[in-house]
Amino acid sequence: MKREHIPFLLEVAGSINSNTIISELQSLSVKAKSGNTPIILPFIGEFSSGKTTLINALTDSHALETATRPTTATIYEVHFGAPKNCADIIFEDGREEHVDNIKTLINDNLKEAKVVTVFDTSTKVSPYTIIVDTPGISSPDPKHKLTLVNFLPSADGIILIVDINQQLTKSLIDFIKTVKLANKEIYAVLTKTDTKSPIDIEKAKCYLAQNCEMEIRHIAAVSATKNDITELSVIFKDIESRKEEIVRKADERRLDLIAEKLNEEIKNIITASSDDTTLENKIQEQNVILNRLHNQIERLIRNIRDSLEPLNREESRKFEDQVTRVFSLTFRKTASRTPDFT
Ligand SMILES: Nc1nc2c(ncn2[C@@H]2O[C@H](COP(=O)(O)OP(=O)(O)OP(=O)(O)O)[C@@H](O)[C@H]2O)c(=O)[nH]1
Ligand SMILES: [Mg+2]
Repeated sequence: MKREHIPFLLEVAGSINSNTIISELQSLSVKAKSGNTPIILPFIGEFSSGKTTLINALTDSHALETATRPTTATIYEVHFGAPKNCADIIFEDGREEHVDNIKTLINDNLKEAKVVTVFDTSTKVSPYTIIVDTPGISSPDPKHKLTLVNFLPSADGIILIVDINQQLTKSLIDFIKTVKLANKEIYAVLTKTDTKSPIDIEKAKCYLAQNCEMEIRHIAAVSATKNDITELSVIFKDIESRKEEIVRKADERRLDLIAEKLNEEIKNIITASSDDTTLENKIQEQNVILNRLHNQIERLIRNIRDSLEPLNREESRKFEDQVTRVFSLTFRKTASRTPDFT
């Protein structure tokens, strides 16, 4: 779905009062008009594949935590070309914290953090390219994967990070397929090349291109620890020159998903309104039953009245008889006490 369809989708979303979809469409519309919004590119890969070490090599602060165990526990959005090195943390409960020393960002203390925005003075990356450090996909902590999956809709493109010693893992391929990353522009980086010979590096690149089961725009091979990241700058140059195209592609995919969601909501309303028809039919059925009952009750009331009247007549006859008997008895008694003048 193209950006030109946003007004139409807004109209449809407005007609069904879907506020969430309206605000999603409005932010896409603002983004489309502003033209110079930054491109968001997460580094995605297995844990310990070297994502954070590579990001540190791009920054001036070199301060994000790295280790040989699953380390990165939240989303770190790194903004380049900032006036100073610092960070803002937003926690899941809405709390915010400003940090001047990035070295104090310890993942064990950031388990409840929703996102950490890191500002860095480095100019190795354009200020309009936001690189995102993410938790490793096969981390044994399920929250790591959840954090990553929840973040993915915000990504405009993907930079796959593959440890040259591990190559493509089945879990990475499965993950790419499951979350449909192939809908976005994909680049790949082979890390830790200092551990391999130049021939092995070329072989690894070919292997990656042939086996990753998706289209990869460009593969770079780097060694962050040796500060050999020239090939990564080739990727950044390509991204810079195609930024508008990449963001538009990602936005069009987002619009497809919004349209699907809108369709689903409309379907639900139709189902609900057909439920209303069923309800209305039920009410009509109930009305018929009630009317029948009403008529029956009326008839019954009439019958009761009818049966009451003879009863009353009978009663009154009985009363009359009784009255007559009493009267004649009284009359007779009175007569017996009265002297007979005849
Ligand atoms: N030899 C070598 N080791 C590296 C290189 N890059 C990273 N490493 C090592 O790989 C290990 C993992 O690196 P990290 O950067 O923490 O990996 P990660 O992908 O961020 O891991 P998670 O945050 O757990 O997902 C660390 O011990 C790094 O020192 C490299 O270029 N060469
Ligand atoms: Mg990390």
